[in-house]
Amino acid sequence: MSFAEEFVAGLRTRHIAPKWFYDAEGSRLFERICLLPEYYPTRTELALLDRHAPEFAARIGTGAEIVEFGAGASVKVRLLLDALESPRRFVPIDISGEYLAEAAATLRADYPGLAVEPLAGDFTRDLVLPPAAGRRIGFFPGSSIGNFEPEAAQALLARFRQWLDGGALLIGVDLFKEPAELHAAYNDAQGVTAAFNLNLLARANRELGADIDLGAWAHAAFYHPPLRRIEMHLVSRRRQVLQVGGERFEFDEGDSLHTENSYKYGVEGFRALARRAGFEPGPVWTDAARRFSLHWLEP
Ligand code: AVI
Repeated sequence: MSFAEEFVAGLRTRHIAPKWFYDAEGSRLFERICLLPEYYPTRTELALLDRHAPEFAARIGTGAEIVEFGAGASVKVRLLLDALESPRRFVPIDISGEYLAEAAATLRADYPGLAVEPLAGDFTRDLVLPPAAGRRIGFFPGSSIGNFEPEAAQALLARFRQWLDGGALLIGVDLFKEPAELHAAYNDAQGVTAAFNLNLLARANRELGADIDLGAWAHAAFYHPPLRRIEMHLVSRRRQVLQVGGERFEFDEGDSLHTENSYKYGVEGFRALARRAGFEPGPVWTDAARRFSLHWLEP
């Protein structure tokens, strides 16, 4: 389904999938989130990638192909590429085609010997990958797996396993921690996460000709301990009517649109999920404070 179809359906069900955050503006806002002092996942994962790059390179081997799911600005993969011996090809996949093309051009300039073949598309749907050029290794950093319901996460991992065609997957997974630390990461002082959440409505204004008053919506994010997830919502500040796609949607003060879940895992819980998806979990790397984990999953 297109953004237009899913946005209108989402206004009906009051639930919109987080993948729609990522137009070019949303991707830029997400890159800013990654630099925020409160948003620990990015810097923690980067430090892990940096510290263990030689070990990952040894596992990946010579002349491999790296496929990154949800590549964004392709910053993290550089730590892998720098450590690899003669990587043959890099296939970044992202839903934001415009953003992907920019990132691919920068990578080509920085890695002249590497074939960079971006694939714009939605990896949760049917996507046709080119035949593998060398041993294919999947890379899924950033704990994007946490943005899927556990059953959908399992199905997605099973799909990756098929696409990898006998290759392994290196995946980043955010871990349980103090609710206060989680809360701060999704309620930053500069309001970048709020702008990222509200960009969904701004996108509807830009692309669907909607006339939504962004000032009439508030960002809300909180940790839900029983479900072990952060929930993000857009909350209506007043009674209002939205007209989108020829339909009328009424919102009362306090009504919310659920825009994202971000599940947090324990190391063993995630390994069990990977096993259910058909992977054989291998080594796990975590930082000293056990904020974040990287998992090597064998097919
Ligand atoms: C991309 N994803 C893993 C981020 C997360 O933490 O769930 C998206 C995000 N939402 C708010 N801040 C960051």
